Amino acid sequence: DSRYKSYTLSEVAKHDNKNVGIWVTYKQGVYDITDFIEKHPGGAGKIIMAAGGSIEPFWMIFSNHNKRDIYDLLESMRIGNISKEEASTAVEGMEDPYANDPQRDLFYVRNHLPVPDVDPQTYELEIAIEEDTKKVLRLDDIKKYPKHTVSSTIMCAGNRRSEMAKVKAVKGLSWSVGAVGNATWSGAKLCDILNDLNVKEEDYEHIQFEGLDLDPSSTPYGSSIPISKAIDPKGDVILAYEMNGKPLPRDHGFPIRVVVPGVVGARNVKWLGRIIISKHESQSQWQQGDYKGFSPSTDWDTVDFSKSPAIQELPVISAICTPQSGDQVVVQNGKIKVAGYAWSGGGQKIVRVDVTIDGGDTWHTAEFFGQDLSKPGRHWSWTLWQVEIPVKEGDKNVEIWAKAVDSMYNVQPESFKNIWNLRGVLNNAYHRVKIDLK
Ligand code: MTE
Ligand code: MO
Repeated sequence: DSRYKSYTLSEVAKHDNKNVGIWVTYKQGVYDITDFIEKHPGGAGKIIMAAGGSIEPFWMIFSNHNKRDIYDLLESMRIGNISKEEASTAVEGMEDPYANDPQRDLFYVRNHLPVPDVDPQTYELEIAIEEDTKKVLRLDDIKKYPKHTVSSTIMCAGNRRSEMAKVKAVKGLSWSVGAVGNATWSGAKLCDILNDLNVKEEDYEHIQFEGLDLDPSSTPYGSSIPISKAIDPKGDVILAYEMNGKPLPRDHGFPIRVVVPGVVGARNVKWLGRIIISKHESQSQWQQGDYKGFSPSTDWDTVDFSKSPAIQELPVISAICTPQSGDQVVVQNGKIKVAGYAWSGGGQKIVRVDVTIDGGDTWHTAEFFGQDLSKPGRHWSWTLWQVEIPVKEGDKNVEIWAKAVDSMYNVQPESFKNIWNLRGVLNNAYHRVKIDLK
């Protein structure tokens, strides 16, 4: 394109610091990202790794960048093209780092980085107190602890983000209602392992977890939970080696993942490589610079991630799974069937799900499938529900709304407008589904 100035790769390479400006390349394009560095949602430290070179290897890893609005943003910073002679060599020789990822199953998968291939024979879990390694457990050592089974839902903080994004754009994967799954998990209790090390709750604040999946700077995925949750036998935190009675699938953390019931997905660290007992929270991007809530008036120019606490327990949420938006639903005996899930963080029980098809004039109480026999404060699994609702004769379409109530009588907020946040997390407003009637 002749509108653009042409640059050699060595000219680009010199622009790797703020004094001369920071440039990157993407495909044929050359971009001046100097002013954007500090605004980068993933942190200035990450984007700077691409300074003076191609951003492509990083975007192949952080595949959340492969989106229209991000390409547009990058394009707005374009200053030119790579010289014709070099343009073809610039994109060669790049392998897809996700090529070795496993086949996917039904339980949702959220991996920030490529799935590591861990050999169970040589697997080691390091346990450290601050910087000092205290113990190394092999898979067999972990299996020697009493086996504990918990049913627990794991939900991403971004579940239902696509609905919040309709209020105003947010950054993140555009999840519908499916960034959640429920399974039985078996493994060793984390409290047993902490007790073996004689760790006392009063002496520390946080338990940090590191995965064996590494970003391009060799930093592992990581996050942390308060020690009070980790050390409480009733917290049911386990180092799981089984999911639904079988060895963990690779996608879900083989050979060991920590399951933190009642707590946001991001803290349920997979391919667990290290546990650190500490006075401090994990310093990882996913604990410090992501997975936090903000006021609807906070934008990317004003956001200060240090001002909000990391999400731990998630608020009460529900979703309608059938019917889905846009479905043509057959009315049977003057009624339609509506079904879905509800769940609340922190072990709260779902005590009621209300559904309406007339904008809230009439609410119908749903029935629950199965019985939740877990003890108070330990309701870690989702509640599946169903309800039949009479429709008015002649109605051609309706909008179904659902809201759940938990055992603290917390209820979902009515609309997304007033809970909107720039990262699109905690998307728990009433679920609304528009359908046509037949
Ligand atoms: N653990 C590691 N090591 N790496 C990751 O990228 N993603 C987290 C969490 N644990 C992640 C991780 C996030 S954000 C979520 S929502 C859950 O895993 C998803 O778990 P699942 O893929 O088993 O459904
Ligand atoms: Mo997540």
